Amino acid sequence: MLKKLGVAAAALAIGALAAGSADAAGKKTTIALIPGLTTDAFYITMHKGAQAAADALGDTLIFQGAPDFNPVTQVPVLDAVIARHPDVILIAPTDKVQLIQPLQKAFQAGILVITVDTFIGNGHYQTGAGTGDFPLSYVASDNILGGQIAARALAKSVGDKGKVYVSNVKPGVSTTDQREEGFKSEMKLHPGIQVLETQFNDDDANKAASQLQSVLARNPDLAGVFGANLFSALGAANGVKQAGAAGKVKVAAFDAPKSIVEPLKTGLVDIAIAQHPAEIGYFGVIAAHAAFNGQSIPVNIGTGFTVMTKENIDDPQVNRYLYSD
Ligand code: T6T
Repeated sequence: MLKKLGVAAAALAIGALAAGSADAAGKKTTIALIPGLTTDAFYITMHKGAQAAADALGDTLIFQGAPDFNPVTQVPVLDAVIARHPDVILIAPTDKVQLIQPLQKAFQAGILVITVDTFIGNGHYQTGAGTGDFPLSYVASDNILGGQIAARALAKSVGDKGKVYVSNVKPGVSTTDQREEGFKSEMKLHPGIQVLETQFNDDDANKAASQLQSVLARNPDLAGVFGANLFSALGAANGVKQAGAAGKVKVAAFDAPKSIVEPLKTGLVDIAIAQHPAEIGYFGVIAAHAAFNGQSIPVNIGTGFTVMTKENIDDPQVNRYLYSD
């Protein structure tokens, strides 16, 4: 009987604690997460991290996005979300310039805006400097550094000489622009390497694969390619495979869907740079909740990378960063 009472008292205490901590956590916040596109493993993983933080805080998370990575389809989704008037919008803007004005509408409606993964304007927020500086925070990987890491790895695997190029999405996307910038700046330190013209694939892996084959046809001595995001990388790797050039044309991949494991193991892909999208989602929600509750928040929240290779991909501390799908 005593034991039973003890358990009941403990349960009551835990209940009180939970209620107390919910109060201490502040007002429940309704947060809308708008990804770059809904079907990309990167954003699916970000959603999971965001949901984990929302559950911990008792917040409501709405996930609403477009089927492709394109401002033309993202802006109507944003307008629909603004009409629902959440407390905070977390968004991965699909263009640095084209999302400024549509996001100003959210800001003017009194909705707090935080960007995740990508930024608008020059990415420097709360400076008072310009039309695109109103978001409260930018939660993301260091994409210039990511491009530099890819360049160093690719330079090593091509033996510091030969022709390489960047397979990229399209100009105007902050993340992939910065990866290309970091890649090219690092390659300047490798004078034996010639960086050919960037090929833009509109986030279409099939296009990236056929571009690889055209570049290789024009440059039979092509030594390597950097796929600057998930679809660019998978597409470029497929192009190498279809051309029968596996191992001859080296591949450095940005992003880490589960389908990168096999190409890493067979040597088709030399290195994959995994971002930590769950971390971006988690800390995005924490920042949203804090800001809505009147706390000041960091203007930049930087998240990490995990570099994956054939040698380390079976290590659970590494492969836990493979994206969910
Ligand atoms: O690389 C990620 C993301 O960081 C980028 O902004 C867009 O492409 C991905 O979603 C991968 O497909």
